[in-house]
Amino acid sequence: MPRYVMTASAQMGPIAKSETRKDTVRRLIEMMREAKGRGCELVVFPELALTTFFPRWLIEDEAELDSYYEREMPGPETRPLFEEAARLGIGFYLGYAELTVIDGVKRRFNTAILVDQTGTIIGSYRKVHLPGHAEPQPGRDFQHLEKRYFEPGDMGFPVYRGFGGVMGMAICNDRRWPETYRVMGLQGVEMVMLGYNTPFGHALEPAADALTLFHNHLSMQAGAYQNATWVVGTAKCGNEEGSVMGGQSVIVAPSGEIVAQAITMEDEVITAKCDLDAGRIYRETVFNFEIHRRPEHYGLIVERTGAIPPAE
Ligand code: CDV
Repeated sequence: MPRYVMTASAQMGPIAKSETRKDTVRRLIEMMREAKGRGCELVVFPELALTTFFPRWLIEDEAELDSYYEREMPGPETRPLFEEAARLGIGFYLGYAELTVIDGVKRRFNTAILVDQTGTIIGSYRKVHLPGHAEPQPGRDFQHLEKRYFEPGDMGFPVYRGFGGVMGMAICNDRRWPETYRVMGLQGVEMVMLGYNTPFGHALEPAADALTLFHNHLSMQAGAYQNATWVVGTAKCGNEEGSVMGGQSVIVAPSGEIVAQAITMEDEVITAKCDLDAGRIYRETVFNFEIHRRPEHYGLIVERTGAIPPAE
């Protein structure tokens, strides 16, 4: 008996700096309605989906920086999204900047939540692999200051039961790291949802930059296949305040095949009928972890961070 989850990836075009939360939430609700109209029970929104991608700028004024973060979820401006989800009976993944105060200290995370069809948060995740820098870099048109504005996630890679299966989350740069998928794979993940903001020009080297979209798909397709899981990758893309970001949001099957792909650089909903049992063929054969993995030989993966070549 197949376990289908009708799933949407709701890609976003740029969010202007001047756009209000209210405007952005309205865009999200519009795509949520479209997803529901196409029979979906789950919609995946991008990373930091409520504001422009602010880590591209050095922001020294604390009040201005704080204005990009959510202090509660849902809050007054995001509550309509939760209410509409409950009304429609559709769940969602949403990425946002989280500001929380612990022991009087401000803590900042790049966060994603999973909300079920009743509008209830059933899972959350804080981005582990933060790219970029803590200090502004000379020679760049746009900075990438995620290491300044966020601390690494403190939850690992949890998975959650929902939508009839085992659901996991990642955020943007996490998708490039095999460890992300494997830690969830070892918890039996059946669908990994992730949002991304991937600016062109980050690599500085033109040859590498030209491969931005290739590497985007390569990472997600490999992660899907090697862990026998669906991967839903949703971009925020297009020309955002002069910084152009890649699109090509995808839904990837456990075979590694792309089954749906966005073709614009704007708000666009793509959908797929995802059978959560489609990974079983791989999980029970070539990627039967219980039979084939050799963790006694993998120690370096957790003992060592940077590569140390042998002495000459
Ligand atoms: N938001 C991101 O994590 N962006 C990174 C870029 C900077 C390489 C990404 O992996 O797409």
